[in-house]
Amino acid sequence: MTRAGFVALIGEPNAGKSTLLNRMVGAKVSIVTHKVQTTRARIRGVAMEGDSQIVFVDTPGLFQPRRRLDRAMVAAAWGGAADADVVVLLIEAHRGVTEGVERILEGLADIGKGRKVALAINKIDRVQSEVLLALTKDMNDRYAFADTFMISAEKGHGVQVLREWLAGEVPEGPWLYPEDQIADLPMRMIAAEMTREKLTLRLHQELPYQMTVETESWEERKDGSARVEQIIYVVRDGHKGIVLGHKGETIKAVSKAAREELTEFLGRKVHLFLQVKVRPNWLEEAERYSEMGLDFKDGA
Ligand SMILES: Nc1nc2c(ncn2[C@@H]2O[C@H](COP(=O)(O)OP(=O)(O)OP(=O)(O)O)[C@@H](O)[C@H]2O)c(=O)[nH]1
Ligand SMILES: [Mg+2]
Repeated sequence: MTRAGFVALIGEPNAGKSTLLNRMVGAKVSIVTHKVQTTRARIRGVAMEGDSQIVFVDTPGLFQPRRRLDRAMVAAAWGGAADADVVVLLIEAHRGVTEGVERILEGLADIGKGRKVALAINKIDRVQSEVLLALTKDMNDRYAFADTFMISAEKGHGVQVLREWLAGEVPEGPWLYPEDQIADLPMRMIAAEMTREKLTLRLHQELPYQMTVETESWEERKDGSARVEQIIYVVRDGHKGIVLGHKGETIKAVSKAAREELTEFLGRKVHLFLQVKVRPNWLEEAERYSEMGLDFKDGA
């Protein structure tokens, strides 16, 4: 009998959810940066373990939202948990039970009803093992987790144990995706995310939170290559200058890095063209949200 189901990865921004999803899937389908609020929408990655198909749902980090975009992101994250068969809460070993974690536990009181919630203490490579025992006890005193796993999503420690446990927890039933499918996200969106990752890594302060990337056109060419045009929306003229950089150096470096990653992902040649547009109000435009895979109404 086969099994298949959805496993939502939730947690504070930066907990390592996307890193874990990528490791489980064995490919980079969700972007990762050292900055908070990298993931903006739900991203599905498919992993096989024995006869089980585990559909991991990466979600935006849970935090106290201020802007419309923040609210839409947080709504998407809780929505991911509410739709899942099993929820995995990731926390950071070295940060312990933060206020943010406490707030998530409050939310779980509701969402956790009728589904198992596992705790994954991530980044164990950053702490001594004594810390982990105390943290495990503290967290399990606060919530009835189905099980606790100690992992390093980045280094891979403990990940297989979690994977095998999840394989046994997803419900019996036919697989939901073809066996060789790893992601459920349109290619144009994966490509836009790759560019946004490269930009986020190079831009500072508020700028990553005030820009978005969209794939404007995707053309398959006769020689087997792809011609991809993307627009980077920013809110101010000044931001445009920063994204372009001195003599266009920043955008050139971003374009090169994104093109290389996309080329590797697709296994064929890619011609990538980036354009920066100032759009002061993009954070209030419904179309930008649908391009990101977010519900505009959730941000109201
Ligand atoms: N030391 C260490 N760092 C890790 C580990 N897992 C993830 N990281 C790092 O933590 C940072 C955040 O990782 P992400 O996977 O982007 O975190 P996230 O939870 O998806 O973050 P948001 O999308 O912003 O909610 C990155 O710099 C990762 O390299 C780990 O096991 N150990
Ligand atoms: Mg993420």
